[in-house]
Amino acid sequence: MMFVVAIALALFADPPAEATPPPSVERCGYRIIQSLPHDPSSFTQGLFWHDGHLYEATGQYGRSRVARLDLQTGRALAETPLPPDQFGEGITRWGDQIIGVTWKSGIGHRWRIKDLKPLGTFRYAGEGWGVTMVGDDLVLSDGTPQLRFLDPTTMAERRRVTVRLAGRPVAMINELETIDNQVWANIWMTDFIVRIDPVSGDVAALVDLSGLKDDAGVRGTDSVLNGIAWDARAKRLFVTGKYWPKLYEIALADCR
Ligand SMILES: [Ca+2]
Repeated sequence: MMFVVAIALALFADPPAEATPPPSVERCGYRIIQSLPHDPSSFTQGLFWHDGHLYEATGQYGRSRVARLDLQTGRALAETPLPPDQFGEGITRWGDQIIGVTWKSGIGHRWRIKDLKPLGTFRYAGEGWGVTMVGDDLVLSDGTPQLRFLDPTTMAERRRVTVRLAGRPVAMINELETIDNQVWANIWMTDFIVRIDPVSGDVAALVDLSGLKDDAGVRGTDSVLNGIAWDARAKRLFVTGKYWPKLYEIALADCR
């Protein structure tokens, strides 16, 4: 709840007097297009769409996995576990690979998307939360207000930005998705998704998904919204949450 308050303050507070006026932020609600089954034992940490299927990474030690899911049933069509001492986090597609990160172990993974066969690991500094590709940059969130832009081959850092909402840094940037070259992100522990300009780091839009968790019928502080997937071909937007029994196709509504 603290973060909701922080976001509300950032959105409605006057900007710092010395700052240049922050960019305006579009605010949107949503409508449900359809709800679909989602495995309620999945602690969703990464989600994307590719070529007819959802791909999901889940967390928790000893239970983390990367999987290809059937959209209509939510069942795993293929899956590969992570080592039991690693806590799975975000995944994204880069060519014929899935690139994934882990929470605190500093170890990332590559899997062949065709059959989820492990292709190798890599190291990076700090925590791993969400990942997405913007152009040929691997974008990494780590719980701080910073997004790092890495070379997906070498994992060398190319640049970084601070995510700001109405001029104020926004922490807890979690699962990521790229839609039309903009970065969309869950804000951990909140009902908000933000749309981030990857050049400036400024939040351009705030989507309020209040009510979706109630519709999914989940309670508890762990069961937060997490997971955004974009089917670019059919222009479908999917969202879900940790331990949610449902996954939703939604559309933005009432943007102003
Ligand atoms: Ca995603």
